[in-house]
Amino acid sequence: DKPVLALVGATGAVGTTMINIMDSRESVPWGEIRLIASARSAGKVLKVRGEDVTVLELKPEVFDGVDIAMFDVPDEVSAEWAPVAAARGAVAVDNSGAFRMDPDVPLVVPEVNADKVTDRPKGIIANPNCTTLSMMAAMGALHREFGLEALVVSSYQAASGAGQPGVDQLYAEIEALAGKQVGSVSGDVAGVLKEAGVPVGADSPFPAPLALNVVPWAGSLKDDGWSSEELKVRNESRKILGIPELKVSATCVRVPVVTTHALAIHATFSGEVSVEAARKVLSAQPTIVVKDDPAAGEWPTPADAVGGDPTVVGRIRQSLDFPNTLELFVCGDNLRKGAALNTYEVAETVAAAG
Ligand code: 11C
Repeated sequence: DKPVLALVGATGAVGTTMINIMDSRESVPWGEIRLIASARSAGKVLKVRGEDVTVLELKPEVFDGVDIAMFDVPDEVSAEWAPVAAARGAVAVDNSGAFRMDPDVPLVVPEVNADKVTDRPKGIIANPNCTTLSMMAAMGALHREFGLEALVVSSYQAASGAGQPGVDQLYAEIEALAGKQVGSVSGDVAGVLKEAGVPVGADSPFPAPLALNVVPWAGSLKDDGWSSEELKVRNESRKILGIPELKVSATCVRVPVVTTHALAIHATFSGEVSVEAARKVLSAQPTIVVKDDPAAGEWPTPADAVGGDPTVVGRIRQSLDFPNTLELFVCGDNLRKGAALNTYEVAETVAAAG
C-alpha cells in the first residue's frame, strides 16, 4: 500500500508552496494526500495534482491512517500537535522551531544528513529555519571536502520569511510609497506610511519600515543583543553539519525582497582551499547552481533564485587577509528549499526508507 501523506497548515504561505511543489512533481509516492488546517480554513476545497481536496479541521482523528504528516504551522501549534500525530502512528516532519534542538529529534537536510531520518525516537523529524537552510547544501558539500571550522554570515532575508502577513505588509508599503520622492529625509518613509494608514513598528510584522529600507532584525530578542534568528543560524548549522564546536557568527537582516533569502558567507576551513576547487565541488551538487562570472555580470540574486529549487551560489572568492577562507554569496527560495521543498524532500526520504 502506498503511504498516506498529510499536510497540516495547508492554507498558509508555506502550505500553498507545498501544494505547488506536489503539483509540479512528475509522480508522487502517496496513496492519499490529506489537507489539514485550523477550523477557520476547514471546508475549503483546494486543488492538489488536479483533484479537489477538502481541507479537514485539525483534530486528533484526522491523523488516523496517516503515515507521514508535514507541519507548516506556528511553533506552538506544532508543539501541541506533532506529538499527537506521532502518537497516532504518523512520522511528523515539522517545519517549526518547536523541536529543532531536541536531542531526540533529527534536524534534516537530505543533501547533508539524510541518514538521520530513521533515527527518530519521538516520531518527529525537524526541518531547519529557512535562513540556515538556504546555505546548508553548499556548506555541507564544502565541509565534506575541506572541513569547515568557522562561519561568519550576514543574511538578506525576504519579507515572506514572516509569512503571508510579511508579504502583505511589504506590498502595502510599496503601494503607499509608489511615486513619492521619499527617503532623502530621516523619518520620511515612516511618516508617509502612517499617513497612508499602513501599520508601522509594533503593528507591523517588521519592527521598522521595510520598503526603501533594510532592517537589521528578525525574530525575538535573546541575551546580549542577539536575535533568535541569529542564534538559530548558529545552533542549527552545528546540528545539521554535525560539528558541535563550529564557530558561527550571524547578523540577520530583513530586506525589501518578497521571496528568496540571500546570505553573504565568510567560511573558514581546516586546510587550504581554492576558488577553483570550491567551484568544482559546488558545481557537482545536483541541487546547487554556480552562477559566478563577475566579468560577464553573472552572480546570484534573489530575483533569479525565486520559484526555483536549486541554491544559487556565486561571488566565490579567496579571502585576501584570512587563511583557508572563502567568501561566497548564496541565494535560496525561502518558501521552497528554505521551507516547503526541504520538508517535502524529508517526507520523500522517509517514504523511501520505508
Ligand atoms: C524569517 N527565517 O525569515 C524566518 C522565518 O524558525 O522557522 C522562519 C522562522 C523559523 O523571518
